[in-house]
Amino acid sequence: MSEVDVPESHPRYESLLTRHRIEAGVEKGITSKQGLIAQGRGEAFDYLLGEQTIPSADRAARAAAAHLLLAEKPVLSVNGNVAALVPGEMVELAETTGAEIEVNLFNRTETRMEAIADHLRDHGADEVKGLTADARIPGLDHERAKVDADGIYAADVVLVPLEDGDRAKALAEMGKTELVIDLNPQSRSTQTAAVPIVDNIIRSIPNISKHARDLTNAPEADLADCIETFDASEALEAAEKRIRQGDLS
Ligand code: PTJ
Repeated sequence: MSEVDVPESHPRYESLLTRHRIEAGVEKGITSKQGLIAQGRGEAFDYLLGEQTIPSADRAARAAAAHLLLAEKPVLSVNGNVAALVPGEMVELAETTGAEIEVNLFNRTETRMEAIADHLRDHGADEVKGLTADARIPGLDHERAKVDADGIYAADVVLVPLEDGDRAKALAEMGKTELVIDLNPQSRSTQTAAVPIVDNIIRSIPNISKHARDLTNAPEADLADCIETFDASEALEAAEKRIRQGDLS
């Protein structure tokens, strides 16, 4: 038996695990109640994708891994849903790619910030950024603008999972390379991203780590090639096509 008291062979195992983690996140004060709604929206897209990593999302995950490995200062942004769903997996990705982790919230309260940072530390994170909040992303007038000067503000590559918002556009305007994980191929974040990964974060983070391990000793030219040959528009089109043709049987 597993974390959700159903065998891993159960056909709905992954979905039940995800729901269980989000619910526990709300109970622990990590995830906002709006996070439950966001998860429901994501699940609907995932259902139509066949709850699987489609080939274009796998190529995007590989390009994201190459970006993180080539970056001078990569940062992984974490919100309440991400912390509940994939805390250990985010720590592993940070370790594999040399990235830092920063908490950045839409519904920001000091209590939630602390709870999320503690949760990440419980899952092995050494340093969690975001609590200093001594810099602002220009052009944003809500709480997501608050970042650490030596974290997201100074990053060249930022992984931005699960937020349909204007921060993605503002970060792109600052010249940062954005890697976005979002099951909605029409969200503002996926539309702005250098690398949009249309996949469930539960599958996607371990997949990026797997590609990063595979590419760790690759020559820089191979990493650059992996980035250059990735086509964001093609990936978004492939995801949308799969969702629109989704089989509800
Ligand atoms: O923790 P906070 O305060 O920063 O708030 C976080 C949420 C997620 C509540 C906030 O960012 C929000 O309201 O987001 P949206 O506008 O609902 O956008 C969330 C996006 O993530 C949607 O496009 C969903 O389809 C997508 N999504 C939801 N669950 C998953 C997902 N994408 C990948 N994997 C998922 N499990």
